[in-house]
Amino acid sequence: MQMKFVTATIVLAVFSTTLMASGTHSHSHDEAKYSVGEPGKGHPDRVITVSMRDTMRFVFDPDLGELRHGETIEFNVRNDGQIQHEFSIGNAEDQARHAIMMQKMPNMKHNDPNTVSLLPGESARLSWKFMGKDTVVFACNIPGHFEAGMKHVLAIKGGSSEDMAAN
Ligand SMILES: [Cu+2]
Repeated sequence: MQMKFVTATIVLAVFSTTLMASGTHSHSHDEAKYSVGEPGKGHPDRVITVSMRDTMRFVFDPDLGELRHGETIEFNVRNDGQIQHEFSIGNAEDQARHAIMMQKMPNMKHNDPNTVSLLPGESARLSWKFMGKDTVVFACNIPGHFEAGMKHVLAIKGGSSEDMAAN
């Protein structure tokens, strides 16, 4: 009797997860692979504090400088503003897709391996291993913020081709 109940619960859980996944097609949750690396594991090569401000800027401390292929950076992200902000890591396509989704659901709050949404005063840690040839776009996709300059664009050194612009 007890076993039957447990089995039924698991089946239901799997079923509803499948439903959710198929229902959100363009959503980054579905993608097993990321464009500019993967979630960081273990000890980071660098630790950077990111202050998110209502002036629509990310302030990196120490300065982010260059990204090197294969390095893991732990970001300690803090919302120092009075409104919600987001810190998302991806390539230009990821951020464009994400922005469209955020237009539809402006109050959506993410906590994905590559994205954190924070209310005023909140903070979160995000560790990322940078890899590949794509130019990295750090973005806040709260509607209007990216357009107002809440982004930071960097090439990955060693993983990018020479002709790839840094900005
Ligand atoms: Cu923002």
